Amino acid sequence: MPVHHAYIGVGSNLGNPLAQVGQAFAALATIHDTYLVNRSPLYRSEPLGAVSQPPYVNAVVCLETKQEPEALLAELQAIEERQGRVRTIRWGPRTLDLDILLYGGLIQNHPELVLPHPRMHERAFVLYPLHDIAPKLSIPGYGSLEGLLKICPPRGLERLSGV
Ligand code: ROI
Repeated sequence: MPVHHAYIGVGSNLGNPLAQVGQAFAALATIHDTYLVNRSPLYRSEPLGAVSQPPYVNAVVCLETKQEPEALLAELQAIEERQGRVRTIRWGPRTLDLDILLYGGLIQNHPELVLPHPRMHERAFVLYPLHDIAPKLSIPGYGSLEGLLKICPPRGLERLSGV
């Protein structure tokens, strides 16, 4: 089975977000046929979305995985559910959100999983932590991460020290 690099966006703004994100790192490291290569520092970020909600803790994780994208997505959803995620309003608050940002260089437009993640290229809370762990990365269809950072100011984003 070939090995792929997958980058996962991690976000939480309910139920002790720092603890949720720490628990998510531990859970990601236990996925079958998957190795947690690296994780970014944690960031505090202003919420993006329609409803008023608490600030988020965000990070990005790099996995090496033999799982297919859809199987990996199912693993991530199981972790979200174990950590108490209730799917309510779109773009509302959540205890844990795990998004597949990139799966190798794969571009796909399946209704259940669009890759690269369709909004990652414009989100500071994704691009900055991603840059911390993969500065030379290119986003298929969007160009270099360096180039995207130049047009995406780190507004409302604060790197948390000591975590
Ligand atoms: N806003 C921030 N800052 N961080 C997130 O992870 C996040 N996730 C979301 C929405 C509701 C769009 N807003 C977010 O899903």
